Amino acid sequence: MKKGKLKYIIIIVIVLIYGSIMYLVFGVSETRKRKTTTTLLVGTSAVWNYSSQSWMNITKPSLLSNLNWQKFKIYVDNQYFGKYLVWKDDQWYLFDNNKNAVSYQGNLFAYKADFDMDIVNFSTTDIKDYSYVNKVLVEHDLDINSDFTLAHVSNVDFDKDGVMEQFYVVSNVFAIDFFPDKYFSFVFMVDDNQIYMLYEDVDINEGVNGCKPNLYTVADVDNDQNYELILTCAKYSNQTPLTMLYEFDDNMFKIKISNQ
Ligand SMILES: [Ca+2]
Ligand SMILES: [Ca+2]
Repeated sequence: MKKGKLKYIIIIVIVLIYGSIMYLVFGVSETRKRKTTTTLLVGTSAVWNYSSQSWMNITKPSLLSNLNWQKFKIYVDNQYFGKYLVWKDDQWYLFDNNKNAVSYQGNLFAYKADFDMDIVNFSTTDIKDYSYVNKVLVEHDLDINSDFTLAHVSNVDFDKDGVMEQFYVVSNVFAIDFFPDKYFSFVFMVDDNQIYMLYEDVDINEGVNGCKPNLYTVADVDNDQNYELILTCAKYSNQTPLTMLYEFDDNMFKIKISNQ
């Protein structure tokens, strides 16, 4: 083989290898992101659709009824429950392939997508160490001897580095046996001694104002290999809870979509 021709072949091979590596590094995740479509059911409070990299609230009755008898992957209280047909009335009802009703108890999260969603099965316990909570209370001029109506913490390896982050959920709303001057609700993450706030609400207490937050779902809902969070905040009466989808971007939590 002539030297010139060999050089030519080597250059082509290098370009092909470089191109393949670049595609694997950037192209695959870009293509996956662009192609991803999913529909999420968050209890009775939100139906969200994701496509072309944007989120949409589905609230039109005609669009909602289109979902009836479609098959979704169902999670109850963050645990896989099965694949069932869904049907919406005052709540989402589940049916097997023979249209026999399947009952469930707990918080429903369901999705339909062209990919397998990574959904975190986390548990929640009472807070034992209040040092971060006290820090947040002090920052908001609140008494560290406050009583709570809610004081939970969940361990989730949110950034997938092998070390758990702590998600604190604290509130004193809807108190029955005490009446604080101010109500508060906070949801924040602690990673490496740093506090990252997701939800903060402080106001004059009128007994039934404010809402009770809940870390509802942690999942990679858009299939980009990073987790998102769904937070609900239940109001006193039978109103629909405020429901928000967060992503962590530029070192802070940002709301991607909310039902209100
Ligand atoms: Ca971590
Ligand atoms: Ca994601």
